[in-house]
Amino acid sequence: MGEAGVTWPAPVLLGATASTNDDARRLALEGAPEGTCVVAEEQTAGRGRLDRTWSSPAGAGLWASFVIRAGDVPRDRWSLLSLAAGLAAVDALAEGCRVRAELKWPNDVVVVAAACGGDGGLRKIGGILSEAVGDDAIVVGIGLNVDQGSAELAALSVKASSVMLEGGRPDRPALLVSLMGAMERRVGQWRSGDLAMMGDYRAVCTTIGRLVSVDLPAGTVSGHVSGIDDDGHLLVSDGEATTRITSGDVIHATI
Ligand code: BT5
Repeated sequence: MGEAGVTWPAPVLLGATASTNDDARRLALEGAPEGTCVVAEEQTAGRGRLDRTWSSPAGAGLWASFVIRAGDVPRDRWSLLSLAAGLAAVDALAEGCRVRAELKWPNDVVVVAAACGGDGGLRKIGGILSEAVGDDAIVVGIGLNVDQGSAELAALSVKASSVMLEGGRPDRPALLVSLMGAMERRVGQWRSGDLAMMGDYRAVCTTIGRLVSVDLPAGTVSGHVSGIDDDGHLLVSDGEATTRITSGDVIHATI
């Protein structure tokens, strides 16, 4: 996987803030260099995708956003940066906290319970929010649950978990160090178009092999996920045809 990341700047550490993605966006607009990272103890307005809320209580997780200078990367590869960030999150949870996480396509960071219920046994332990800033930067926000107990997480609308609940090492400084190194390596792979990144992604993607249905403008497609192509599209096969699904589509996992 290459050398440990060492060239990115030291992180900017904040107490409470609205959203580290907004702070990183401001820094990106001011010309902050590649790898600038903003970390907060607490987010009072943490965001998910599509204006969903990201619960970010004080001291309970790693809430971090990175500035990535993307002007030299073709625009059609920008969406793959989120997959690289998901991989970095999986790498960091393993190295920093001894938690084995997987990715629910495109970039939900999940742990998979041994006994599968109707939800496939998935518990969300982290999420990624990538936002373009003009023509030459992307802010990648990563939230990872560390210290929450089950009562706290039960209030969320998805089944969720934390490093502590998974029996890992709830060490946020170690997780940050691991995440910074992993992001530097994975973003390097993304920037150079290294296809090994997609191989690594497929190896930790729990969506492959599952039965899904996807709402498309032309109707619903149901079938097994047969793979993920090198452009990051989900391949759904119904036995006769294979449909390529993009991350904007609404997907329902049935197993
Ligand atoms: C995500 O959105 O999963 C992206 C989350 C990104 C959070 C980071 S933290 C640093 C940076 N600053 C920000 O403001 N955001 C980023 P999405 O796939 O839309 O998932 C959101 C859904 O996850 C919500 O609707 C809830 O159901 C659930 N959720 C909210 N908080 C959660 C948590 N702490 N753990 C697990 N699930 C959560």
